[in-house]
Amino acid sequence: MTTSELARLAPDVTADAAVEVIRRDGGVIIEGLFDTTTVEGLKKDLDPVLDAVETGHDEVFAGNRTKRAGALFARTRHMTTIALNPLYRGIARRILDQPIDVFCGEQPVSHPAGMHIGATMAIKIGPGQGPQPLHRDDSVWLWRHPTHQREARVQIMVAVSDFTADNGGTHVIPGSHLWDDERAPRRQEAVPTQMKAGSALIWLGSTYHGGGENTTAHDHRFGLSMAYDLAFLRPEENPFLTYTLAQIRSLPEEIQRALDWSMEHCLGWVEIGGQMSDPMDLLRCDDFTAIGAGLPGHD
Ligand SMILES: O=C(O)CCC(=O)C(=O)O
Ligand SMILES: [Fe+2]
Repeated sequence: MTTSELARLAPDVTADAAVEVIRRDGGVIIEGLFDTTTVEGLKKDLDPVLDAVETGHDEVFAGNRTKRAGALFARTRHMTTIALNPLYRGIARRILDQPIDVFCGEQPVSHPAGMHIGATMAIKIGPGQGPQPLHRDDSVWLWRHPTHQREARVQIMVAVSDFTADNGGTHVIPGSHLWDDERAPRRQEAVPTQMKAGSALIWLGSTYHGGGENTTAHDHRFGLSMAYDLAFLRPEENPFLTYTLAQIRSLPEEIQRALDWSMEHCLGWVEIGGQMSDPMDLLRCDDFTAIGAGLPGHD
């Protein structure tokens, strides 16, 4: 049984209103979130990248008619437009960046949870690709459900091509973010995401979804996804091995921090002169090398 369609909102919706819908349904479609310049730019930058990679080797999940590429901040400047989109970022911040109270001595201290970028991925689903198994992306951290308001991930899928029911538009089970861990997702409960290029699906890590099947003869479904995750979770895509220092330096500070060149209260420090310091202090040094570079190491 099909539960219901995801709601479709205009790009001038407030982040608060969009969050209300996402908390209710597990996801939402924002129509026309990105302009033609961004969509055309993404296509121009990423088509050659995807042309050059092989289809997935894993038939079931990655998809052997599907092409994927990460490292998107190094591959297209439009990635920054997506990551800093005020609506997407505003939604992610409201859902993820909730304060958490802990004791430090007898004093309760409230820490914002923080958020960072966990993964970037361009995904092109080719003709003949079967449906990806329905899954929750927060299962990478073996997250438990119900989440009791502590969501781990807020993800976006930008339509670079049109998304249709036939070309692999992402299958989503509305309301499934509220399910416990005993209930299996069934294909009949999923609805395909249908949206024009430039629109975007924003959904929670706890919502069951998966790439749809592409039953067309020639149509490639092209989507770009990225995730904001709780800052204290290990990122799915390793930022330190993905980007060179020069590439990181060329990005706006918000992105540098979101790619873990930051210290979120005690996480991510680097020792400089005996102080547990913010990695941003290193980025600002012209002669930066890794702290261990001057040390002898061991055989
Ligand atoms: O391509 C899609 O529509 C979804 C892909 C996905 O959910 C994944 O690879 O985790
Ligand atoms: Fe997924």
